[in-house]
Amino acid sequence: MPDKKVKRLVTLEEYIIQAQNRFPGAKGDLSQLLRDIGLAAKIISREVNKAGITNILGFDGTTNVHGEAVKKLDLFADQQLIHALERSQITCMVISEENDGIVRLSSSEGKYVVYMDPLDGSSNIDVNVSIGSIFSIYMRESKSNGKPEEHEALQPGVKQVAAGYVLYGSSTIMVYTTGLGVSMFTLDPSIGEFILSEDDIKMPDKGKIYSINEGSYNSWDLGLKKYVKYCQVEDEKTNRPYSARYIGSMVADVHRTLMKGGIFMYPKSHKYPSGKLRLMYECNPLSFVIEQAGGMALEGEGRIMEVPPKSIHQRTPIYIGSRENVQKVRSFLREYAGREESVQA
Ligand code: FDP
Repeated sequence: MPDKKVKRLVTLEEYIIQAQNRFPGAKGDLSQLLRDIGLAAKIISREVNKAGITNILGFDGTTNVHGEAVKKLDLFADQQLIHALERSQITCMVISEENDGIVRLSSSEGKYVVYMDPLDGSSNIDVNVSIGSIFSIYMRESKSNGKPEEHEALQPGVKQVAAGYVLYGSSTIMVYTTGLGVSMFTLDPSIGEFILSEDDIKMPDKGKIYSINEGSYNSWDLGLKKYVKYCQVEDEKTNRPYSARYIGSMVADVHRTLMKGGIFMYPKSHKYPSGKLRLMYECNPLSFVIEQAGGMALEGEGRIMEVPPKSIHQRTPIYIGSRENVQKVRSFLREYAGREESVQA
């Protein structure tokens, strides 16, 4: 007889299979895909943790499609995830921050399309700050099973069948949703398994942390400037001033927002007129997770996941987090839309 006092650990594999068994007709392909990502994540996590020893830090001398310097670990993560997805032959194409065009995998009949940011927050790699891998999964829409084309990948975020991230922080965690709530797993390095640490995560409806790169303050819209000032005003009744926190890795900032509540914002600015963050492999997947946890994600006025994508590397502004905080910033953006700050004499 098992000892009832001993807490039973549920592994990622076990959890995925149990979830799949709730749908008798399921063939297990999506489960396989999630397991493949889990495996690649373990390999990337191992490498991230010993990056300084194996001389895998630093630039590799090339730039990615956005003109950003590519670090060696970005490439390593990209390759590991692509290999993992190639193995199970159920994904026909991968779109990654590190590759200009679509990457066709050998199974052109594979029914899934996977977007990924293999290593988000990569400018933090060298300074030992949390980074992560983000993924977003779609069904291939077209009936044809010929060569997959880029236009087939241009689906709005509401069509995602699963999305999530792996965060390489003080521990390595994997968070994902298939549209039935959000689950979180922590990697136990001693047994090499992701163990369920929280199921059906619900985030606070409001929080007292705001997160934004305030260095760009001068190029924000007036509504956003007013909102950030609102966050800083002292008011006991509404628990203000809020605290400012900005890690500079979207995946880590959004994870903190998921667990503690509050808001993360990356608006448009003079430097990034359409916002900096990528719709398809940063904003959509994180919005899916946050919405599933009861939060909200907007591009300003509308829902991120309803933005019709025009290109695979499209950028968007984003306001994401606790429902009340996101609604509040939207009310400021609406109130001051089109207005300029009056210059004081
Ligand atoms: P990074 O450039 O380090 O890859 O994906 C872009 C991103 O990181 C996000 O993870 C992060 O939130 C943002 O850029 C940080 O940008 P700023 O340096 O402009 O604040």
